[in-house]
Amino acid sequence: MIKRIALSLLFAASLAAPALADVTAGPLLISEAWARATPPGARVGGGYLTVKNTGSEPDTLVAVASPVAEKTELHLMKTEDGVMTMRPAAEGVEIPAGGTLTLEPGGYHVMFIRPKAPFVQGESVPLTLTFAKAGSVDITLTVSPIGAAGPATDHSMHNMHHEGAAK
Ligand SMILES: [Cu+2]
Repeated sequence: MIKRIALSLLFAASLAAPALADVTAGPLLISEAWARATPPGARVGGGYLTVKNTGSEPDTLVAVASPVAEKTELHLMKTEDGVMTMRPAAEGVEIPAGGTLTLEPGGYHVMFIRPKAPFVQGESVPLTLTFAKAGSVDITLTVSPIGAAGPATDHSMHNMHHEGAAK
């Protein structure tokens, strides 16, 4: 049992490491890229990440694209009068010079509309980000459990998914 857990952790670590590695696009540093696992038949899925602008000029995240859903959009979620609403951020989102843009549950997020298959915990989702100045960059979102509030840095969370493979 202990051996199996150790193997599972090894598998989880080797799969999670490349996805959680930082990606750069010019002066932009992209990290903490994750998506939430979706139940079967879900109409939408959410993607989240952090962009740090280490440069001296602002840039704008203007578009998101992915082959895993019929449509992929940049959204802003807000609570107005106690009601959660979200709308497409059609003009994009600026990242000030030296600033950080965080896409997270309850705020800006990537919305995968009508995913072609459920997002499964431990797997990854490809995403292309397009910035006004830095251009396009391909990244990978690691799928965290349904209801997760952040990326699954706790590798024990991956055990269930990889147990079969480690036997
Ligand atoms: Cu949305």
